[in-house]
Amino acid sequence: MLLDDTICAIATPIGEGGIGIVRVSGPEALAVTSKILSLRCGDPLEAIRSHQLYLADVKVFAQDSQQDRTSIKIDEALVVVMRAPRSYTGEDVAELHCHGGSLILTTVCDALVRYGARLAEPGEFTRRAFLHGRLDLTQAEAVLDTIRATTTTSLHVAQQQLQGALAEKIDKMRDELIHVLAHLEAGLDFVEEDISFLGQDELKHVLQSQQAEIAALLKTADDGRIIREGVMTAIVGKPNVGKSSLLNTLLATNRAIVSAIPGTTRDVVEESMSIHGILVRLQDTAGIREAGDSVEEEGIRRSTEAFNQAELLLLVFDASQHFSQEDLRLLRSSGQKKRVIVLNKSDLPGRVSQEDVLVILRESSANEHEPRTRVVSISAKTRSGLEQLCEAVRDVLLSRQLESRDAVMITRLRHKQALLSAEEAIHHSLLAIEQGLSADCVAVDVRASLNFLGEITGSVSTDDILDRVFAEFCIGK
Ligand SMILES: Nc1nc2c(ncn2[C@@H]2O[C@H](COP(=O)(O)OP(=O)(O)OP(=O)(O)O)[C@@H](O)[C@H]2O)c(=O)[nH]1
Ligand SMILES: [Mg+2]
Repeated sequence: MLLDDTICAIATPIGEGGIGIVRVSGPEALAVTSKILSLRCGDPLEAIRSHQLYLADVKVFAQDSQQDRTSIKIDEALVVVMRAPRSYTGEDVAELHCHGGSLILTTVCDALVRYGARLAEPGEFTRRAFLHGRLDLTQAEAVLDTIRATTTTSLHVAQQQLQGALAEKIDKMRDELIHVLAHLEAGLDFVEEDISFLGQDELKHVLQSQQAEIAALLKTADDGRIIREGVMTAIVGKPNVGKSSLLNTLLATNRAIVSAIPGTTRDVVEESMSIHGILVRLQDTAGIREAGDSVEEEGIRRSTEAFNQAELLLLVFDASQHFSQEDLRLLRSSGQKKRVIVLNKSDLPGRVSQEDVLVILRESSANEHEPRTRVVSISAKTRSGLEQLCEAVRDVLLSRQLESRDAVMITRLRHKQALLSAEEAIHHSLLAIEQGLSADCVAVDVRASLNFLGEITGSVSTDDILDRVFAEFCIGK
C-alpha cells in the first residue's frame, strides 16, 4: 500500500444529518483541500493553526463545465487542519465539517478527487495510522469494535483494548521470550557449552510461565467473543407454553402475537437486547409438535433450524401442566447446548418444580462435560422471576463474572489462533530442552512463538494479515 498519495472519504454516514464530515489525509491534504475553500479570516489554508476550527466557504466549479470557470459556493463549513505527526493517521489531515446532506458531501469528495486526492479504501485511514506507528493492530481492531459496540460491556472491552491493555500484555510476554532467545543465541556462540548458559531450569521456568500466561489468555477467548459478537438465542418449546409471551416480556413490548390458541407463532420472530451487558439475539419460534398443516410444518422446520444454529437455548415449559413426552424429548435432546430451562406460568398452581427438572437432567445427562444448564421459574404474565432468568443467562454464557472489569481478554478468532500457535511453539521448545537438543533447535521454536505473538499486535505483519484486519472496516475510518 502506497503512503505517498493523498486520500479522502466521507467519514459520517450517508443520509440527512446536521453535520457531515469529509476527511483528507496525506502529503497533499492541505494543498488539495485549499482548492475548494475560501477561509473567512482571509488566510490561506496552509497558514492556519493546527488543531483549530476555522469558518470557510466551500466553492467548487460547476461539474462538466470546461468553459465556465467560475466556482459556485455550495456550503459553509468548519475546517480543521491537523499537521503530521499529530493526527489520527500520523499524516497531514484536513477535515471539513459541512452540512450533512449527501449531495454536498459527494460534491466535495468529487472536487477533491479532481484536484488530486484518491477515494480511500475501507479502513485506510486506520491502516495508515498503523503503518505510521500511531496504533498497533489490536488498537486498530478496537477502533472498529468501538464503532460497532452495542452494549456497555462490549464498549468497555473495546476501550480497554484501544488504550493498549492487550498489546501491553502481549509485549510483556514477548519481552520475556526475547530475553530467552538472546541467551540461547549467545549460547550458540559457545558451541562447546550446552544451553546451560541461562541455566536449563531457569530457561524451562521462563518458558513454562509464558505458556501459562498464554493459556490464561486463551481461557478468555469465549467470553471475549460473546461480549464482542453477542449470542444467537432460540426460544423453543411446545405450543402454548408462553414463548412469545416471554419474548414480549423481556423486550417490554408487544413484538410477537400471543394467543391462547396453540400454534400461534408460525415464522421466526427476531429481536436483540442486552442482558447484563451481553447482546442476546432472541428468536421466538413456532411451538414444536406434530404439524396440523403445511404452514405450521414449515414453521416447525424453521424452529428446528433456529434450535440447531443457536448457541443458547431458552427452553420454555408450562409448569402448570405435567411434562409430556414431547417436553421430555426436548430436555433430553438439548444437552449439547448451553441452555436455560424456563418453567413458565409460575402464577398458576404448579405441577412441575425445579427439583423435578433437576432429577430428569441428572438421569439424562450424558457426561459431566455438557455445557452449563440453569433452571428458573418465571411468570411471563406477572414478570416475576425475570431477574433470575437474566442472571441465569449470564451465568450460562460467561465463564466468569465481569466484576473483574479490568482483566484483559481476547475478543477475536485471529488472536486466539495466534495464541494457540504460540503456545504450541513454546511446547515444542520445552520438548526440545527435555530431549537434550541443541540450543539452536530450542531457539527455532522460541522464535516461532515470538512471531505468532507479534502477529497479534502487528509488530510482525504481512500484507495478508493487514488486508484481513482492515477489510472489515467502513470507508472513512
Ligand atoms: N397464567 C399465565 N399465562 C401465560 C403466561 N405466559 C403465557 N401465558 C398464556 O399462555 C398462552 C400462550 O402464550 P404464547 O406466548 O402465545 O405461547 P407460545 O409458546 O408462543 O405459543 P405458540 O406460538 O402457539 O407456540 C396465552 O394465552 C398467554 O396469555 C404466564 O406466565 N402465566
Ligand atoms: Mg408463540
